Amino acid sequence: MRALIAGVPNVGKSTLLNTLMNRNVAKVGDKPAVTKDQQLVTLANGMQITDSPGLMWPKIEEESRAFRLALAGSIPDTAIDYLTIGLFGGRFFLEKYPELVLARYKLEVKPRDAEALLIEIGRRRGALRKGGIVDLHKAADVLVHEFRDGVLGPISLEFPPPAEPRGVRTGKSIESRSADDKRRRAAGSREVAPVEADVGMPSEPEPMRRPSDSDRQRRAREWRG
Ligand SMILES: Nc1nc2c(ncn2[C@@H]2O[C@H](COP(=O)(O)OP(=O)(O)O)[C@@H](O)[C@H]2O)c(=O)[nH]1
Ligand SMILES: [Mg+2]
Repeated sequence: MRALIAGVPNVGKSTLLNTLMNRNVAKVGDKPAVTKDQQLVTLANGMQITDSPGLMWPKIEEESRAFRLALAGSIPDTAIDYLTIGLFGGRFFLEKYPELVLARYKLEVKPRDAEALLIEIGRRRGALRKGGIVDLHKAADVLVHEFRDGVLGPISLEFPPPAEPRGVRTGKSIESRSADDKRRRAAGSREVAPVEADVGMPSEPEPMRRPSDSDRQRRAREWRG
């Protein structure tokens, strides 16, 4: 079997390859474009896997999508403004993961907005300018990098689109569903499943458990065979 690891820059593609190989065969780094060429390796079970350089859309139209990519480090740091990205991240984390933010920065009450959060972070991390005024850029830098380093906790910047209602299994294969779609299109129905579902932000993210090292090793073993 042959597989390709593909995705936007800086999301852990090469790390996945190294985990599966159980040794460092691919260079990893916290910035885009560390992997310059495709790299083919063979796992112990004979499976061939290719790691690839990150892919980007030629044009990112939706602003929140661009912000999420910047927050994740998929866009070079030289092309982004940390304060803008930090404020975006702060707002997102406060809304979706308030308990992680409170725990990480030892806050008793939830800051009223992203700027208030950056001020608290700046005070706690000594990101201060003359006169003890918080340097918001530095505080944003702290928040963005702590998120990327994973120390804020397991955070997902997007969630899968809503699926079929729970407990309802149509049992249909992808092929038969797309055949259904074709039939509906032919019948002029508007009820056609979207080709690319927008990965929105549901109001309540499912709490995620951080995979333990033993979980990761077990999964890697299963893959390696
Ligand atoms: N927080 C977190 N960081 C990760 C994870 N996997 C990889 N990284 C880090 O993300 C950065 C990019 O990883 P890399 O494998 O080079 O990503 P690639 O550009 O998709 O190949 C590196 O600093 C990795 O150490 C993960 O599961 N969680
Ligand atoms: Mg890579």
